[in-house]
Parts: sequence; structure tokens; C-alpha cells
Amino acid sequence: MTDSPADRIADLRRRLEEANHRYYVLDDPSIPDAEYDRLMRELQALETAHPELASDDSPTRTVGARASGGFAEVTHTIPMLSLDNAFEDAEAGDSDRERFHEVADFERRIEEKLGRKQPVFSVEPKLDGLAISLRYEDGHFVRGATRGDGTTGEDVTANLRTVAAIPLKLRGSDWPKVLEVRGEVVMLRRDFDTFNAWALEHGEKPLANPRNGAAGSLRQLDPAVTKRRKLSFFAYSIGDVQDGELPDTHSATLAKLREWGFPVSHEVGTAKGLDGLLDYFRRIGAKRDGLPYDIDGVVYKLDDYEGQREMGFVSRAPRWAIAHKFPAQEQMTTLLDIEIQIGRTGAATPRARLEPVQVAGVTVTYATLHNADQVARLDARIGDTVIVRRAGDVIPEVVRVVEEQRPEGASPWHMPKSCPVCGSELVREEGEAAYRCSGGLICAAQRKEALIHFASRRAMDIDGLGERYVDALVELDMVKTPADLYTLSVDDFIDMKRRADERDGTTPETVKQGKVASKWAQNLVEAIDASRSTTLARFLFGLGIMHIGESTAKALAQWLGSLAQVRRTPAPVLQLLPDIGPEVAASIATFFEQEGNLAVVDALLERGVTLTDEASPSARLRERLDFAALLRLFPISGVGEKGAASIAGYFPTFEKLVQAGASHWSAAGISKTACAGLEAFLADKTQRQALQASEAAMRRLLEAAPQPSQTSALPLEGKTLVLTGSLSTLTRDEAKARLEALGAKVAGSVSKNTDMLVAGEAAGSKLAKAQSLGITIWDEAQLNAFLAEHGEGQ
Ligand code: D41
Repeated sequence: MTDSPADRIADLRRRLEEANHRYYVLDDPSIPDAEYDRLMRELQALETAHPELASDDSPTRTVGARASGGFAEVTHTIPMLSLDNAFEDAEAGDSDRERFHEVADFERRIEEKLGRKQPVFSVEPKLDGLAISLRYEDGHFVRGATRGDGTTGEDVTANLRTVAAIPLKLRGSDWPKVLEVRGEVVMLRRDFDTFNAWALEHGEKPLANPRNGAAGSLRQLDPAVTKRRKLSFFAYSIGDVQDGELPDTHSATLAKLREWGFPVSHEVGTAKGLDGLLDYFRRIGAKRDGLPYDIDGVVYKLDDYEGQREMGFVSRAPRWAIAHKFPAQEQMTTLLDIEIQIGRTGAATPRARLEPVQVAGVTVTYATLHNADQVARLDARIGDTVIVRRAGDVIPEVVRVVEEQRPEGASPWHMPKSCPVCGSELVREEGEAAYRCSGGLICAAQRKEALIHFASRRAMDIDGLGERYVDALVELDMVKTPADLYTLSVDDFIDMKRRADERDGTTPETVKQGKVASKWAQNLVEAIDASRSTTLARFLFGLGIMHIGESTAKALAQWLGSLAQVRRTPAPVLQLLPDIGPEVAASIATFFEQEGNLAVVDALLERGVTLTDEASPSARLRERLDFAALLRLFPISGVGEKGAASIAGYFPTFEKLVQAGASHWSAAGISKTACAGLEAFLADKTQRQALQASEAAMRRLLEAAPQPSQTSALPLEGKTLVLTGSLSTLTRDEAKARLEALGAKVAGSVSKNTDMLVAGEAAGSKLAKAQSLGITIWDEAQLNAFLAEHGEGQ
């Protein structure tokens, strides 16, 4: 920085003014608060060092910008003070006094000036909203104004009247004749979420954060708009007071305000001395993410007014209060590169490599950019100045680009055409945000991820085989697929460690420590061995089949029972299982169609992996698998749900359907269009084979499923049937015997107790009677279909 002080001051003032305008007037901040504070401090320091360069209109003289024009100006009878900030000192040592020396100095100054040890403070969360002042006369709300620059603000009375949290009439009766209450207007997180969900649905611009929500809503010219965006209010101090008594401590005043009907944060309290203040700071810090509103720190205020008067002010800030800020969650840095990460399933995600920057106490070098669309939305370009945010435990993300600071010649970013790890093409699936590497198991990135997933706790649970060892095993080409893990010996692991150490240039501990060092290798081999005995669900989950999470793996295991069944069940049959849609079914079937995958599965079994809980398919498959349900999954024109049911009623297997042919279909009463559709469908070899294979697989599955127990299982148990007319394919006696074998009682005459009439050729009065009684009537074809389906066919 070779600028003259005058140039630098001019530059800082211009940037701060711009930032102020964006923040206060447009509610569209351009730089993070921490950067703003840094610029402000630099300007203050320069102006102090060069008093000749001071100016009355410097941003150091006012806080915030003036009214944006739409609202009347209000001069605060008693100015709204500003708060000094205390930050953590990142470079200081470990003791509280060093780390929090700004707070320690604040507390010590008070102790010294008042000659009191361990003074009592009111302690409060520092809500991140918009400061306002509310004026009450004779208990009625008469005017509300924004803080503005502390001396003049904007009259937002009409909007504040729509804020339900602000009382229009005070409760009780012991309030002063004139009372000004100061506090923060905020948007609660849940109201922010609700509003944004609404905005997204209605194509409106979502709010950037709750603070902007509060500020933007309050400064709406139309109060109806303010009302729709739900705001809240919390009181934290008082201004003008006439004709009335107030308690003599701040904490008691807050209690009074609560009595009079003002919301006061539930987190307010009192604390003694520096230790008490820092305790509170830590307690609120730990609770921060669970609070209903955003806060950016806590505020300490000397509790007794007597002491406050004694401490007095420096310019506009009281010397009896200070804001202790949490480390900033947003920082500005340079985007050095956009790299592509390949995930376990091959998903390609762009991430930002950054000039390292401290964000909330952690060095951030990478931040997520989510996907290619997000990069385009942000218009992030290599070389850009970007804002990174880190909140709680979430992965840091790039939230904004500071376009004003874009270097010349920076060009828009595009997704690369090929995988940075294996060079295979990156493809975008239809309707998906993600690009994927098409390299499958040849891509080392996916290989590592596949192994880490395979070994993970919820999959094969190989204790101790973490990312570090998987990386080394893959990079040294010692392991290509999960099956290779089961061939590794203690010596292999020791060898791996030695080679990895050599490669990294670290001293091989294994050489130094000999026998002791092989203990970990022994443990690993034991853990791998222990994983050989596992469950079908864990094994299926561990294979890392796309779209197959833990619960789908469990369902597959429960319904199908064995790996062999999972392997050979085609997609349409899988789709008949609960919660398995076409995508999931296709993903499973496709996985087991790949030679490479099958080779890995076979190798795993050969190397001793045993599935301890394999069983037969579930008996309940009978409730889900039938030919009609299967037919419905195929695109047969003219055949809907009903059509499929009636086709399957007459022709219960693929073979019967094909053998019967079109003439029998129409003889069985299947409609012309359905017959034509069926014919066209069966003429398509691929379709026909798919149906045939599915039906065969379905039958195999049902055969493998245990028979339901005899007592409950007979399909005609408790039913009374009557036979009439002549049957062409079997005699009456044969029919009777078969029906009885299925549990039916076969009676000679029709009554209201008859459940079903089987009517053959030339049926007469029994048929007429059954019709008049509304009894179910089967023809010979239906009877045969039923007998065939239940194992009593010819
Ligand atoms: O929660 C807050 N944002 C908050 C702001 C608070 N709890 N207390 C505050 N107390 C004061 C003094 C000590 C000056 C009465 C404040 C603010 N001031 C404040 N808000 C904006 C500027 C100053």
C-alpha cells in the first residue's frame, strides 16, 4: 500500500459510504460487517494520526445514512447512543484476560473509576435487527422512529403499528406520563423461513437474512407489506421519561417494561465482575443456534443508574456499556480457483479454493459452491473477491461476490468437460442439478469413496479403516475394490505405511518402533476379518448402489431374503415392493447387470464374506406380487388397471397368455383395443422378453416364499359354491373335488347363503336365481383360471 494518507482516507471514506448506503438505504449489504469494522477502524486511526485531514462529513462522524426520502424525519429528544464493540483477540494467549482484553479493560475501568470490586452488570443478548425508539404519552403509543444516526431517524409509526409485539396501549397504571422505550425490531427465524418459503412459491425475491428482513420491512412505504412480513420487537432501554418514577437499576427497569407489556428477551440477566460477564458470553454462545432470533454478541451494561451517571460518555458511546461481539461469521477473501470434487456416486461438485482466511476462529481454505448452477447464479469468477460464511457446524460456503472488486479480464466460469481424477466425461443427468463422472469404478475418486462407504459404521463397520488408510491403499494401488480388502495381511499394512511415509517424506515409525508399531496393523486385519460376518442389509448398503440408502437396503433384505434373490430380481418386480419406485428399482437392477460389479460381489463371497441372516423371501410377497400388478407396470396400450386384472384373471401366467392368443383373449371378453394393445406389445421382442423374465422371476420368488400356514391359507375356506350347467374341460365331480380341496363347500341349490355360482354351458334356473340374488357368477374360464392360480389346474 503505497498510497498517500490523503488518498487512502479518501478511498476508505468512499468505500464506507458505499457500504453504508448499501446496508442502511438499500438493505443489500455489499461487504461483511467485519470488513466494515476493519475499514472503519483504519479510517479512525488515520484521521487521528492526521487531524489536518479530518472532515465533518466523514463516515466516522455519523453512523448509518440519512432517511431515504419516503419518511418524515424525527429528532430524538434524547439521542440514541451507540455501543462500543469488544472483539476477541485472535493473536492473544490463552488466558481469558488476554483473549478478552477489551472486555477486561472495560470492566477494570469501571472498577477503578467507581472504586468498587466486582460490580453488577445487566447482561443481554445483542439482537441483530434494527434499533428503534417508541414514544408513549398517557400510556398510548404515539410515535415510533428508527435510530438513524442516533440524533435523527425516520418516522415509521404506521409500520410499527402493524407489529404485533409492540403494545399500542400500556398495561398497568404506574407508567410515566411520557415514556420512550428503545429496543430492537427483529424478524424471528421461523417468520423469516416462512416468508422465504412463501416468496419462493410466489416468485418473489427471498430475503438475504432476518436482519435485512426486519430493516427492509420496517422501511416499506406500504404498511400492509410490513404487516405481511411478520416482525417482532424486544425492549432494551429507555429514553425520555417525564412525570414518573423508574427503578434505580437497569435490570429492574427491564422487569418493569415487561410488566407494562413490552417483550424483553428471556436471556437477559445479571452478572458480577469479569468472570460473570465471560460466563454469560460463553453460555449464550453455546445457546446461540437454538435461539428464536439471530444475535451477533451480548451487551454488558453497568446495572445501577448511579454508577452509569458517574461513568459518563465518550462522544456518543456510554462508558458503562459495551457490546461483546461473537467472532464474525462472514469474511472477505480471494477466490483462487474453482476445483471439481468427485463424490462416491460420481457427483461432480465445484468447490472454491480460497486465499486462507480466519472465519469465526477457524482457517477456511475451501468453501462449497454447491453446483454449477450456483456458480452461475453467483457469477463467481477466478480472481474475484468473495464473501465466505461459516455458521455453526455447517461447511463454509461462498455467499456473495463483491463485483465492484472484480479484476479486469476475469471471465465467467464453466463446468469442465472431463473428470479431473480419471479424465472420463462429466455428464449431466436429465432434470438433475449435478454433473457426474462416467468413470465408475475406474475413477480413483469414486474408488476411494466407495471403499470409505463400504467400511463405514452403518455398512460393513470395519473399525479403524478410516479415510487416511483408504487414501493410501488406493493411491499405492494396493486396493481397487472392496473385495481386495479381504486379501490384505499385517505385512501389507506395515508395507503400506512404510511406503506412504516414504512418499510423504516422514520418518517411518514402523522402522523406529518395530514390533509395537505392528499392533495397529494387526487390529486392522482383525477388524476386516470380523466384518466378514455381516447382514444382508449392511452388505447391500455397503455396495454403494446409487439411491440405495440404509432403509431401502433393509427393505430389500426383508422382502427378498437373500443376495441371490436380490441379484436376479428384475426391475419391474422390485418395483412391486413397497417404497421402491422406478428409479430405485432401475438402479438396483442395473447395478447387478454390470459384469464388474458382479465380479466384485462374487470375489467378496469367495473371500469369506458371509451373510448371516439370509432367509427365504417374505411370505407377505403374496400380497404384493401378482400377474395383474406386473402387467400394469408395462406400457400396454388400451390396458389399464381393470384390463390388467381381467387379463390376469383369465390368463394367470405369461405362458397361458401367449398360448391362448388373440382369439381366446377376445373370447374371454377382453376388449378389442386391449387385444390390439396386447398383440402389439408382445410383438416387440424386448418388451415381451422383459415381461416374460419378470413373470418368471416373480413366480420363482413366490415359490421360494414359505407357504402360508394351512389353516388360514385355503382360498375358499368358509365359502359355499354351487355348480350348474355343463363344463367342457372337466367333469362336475372333478370340479367339485378341486373346489373342495381349496376349502369350499359345494352345495346343490342356490340360496342367499351361496357365495358363488359356477355356470357352465346351458345353465338354467339356478343361474337366473343367482342373478336375482346378486350372487357372484363365474364362467368356466374364470373357474379354470382360479384353479390354476391356486395349484388345482390341469
Ligand atoms: O440487542 C441489542 N441490539 C442492543 C442494542 C441491546 N441489547 N442493548 C443496547 N443498549 C444500548 C445502550 C446501552 C446504548 C442503551 C443496544 C444499543 N444501545 C444499540 N443498538 C444500536 C445502537 C446501539
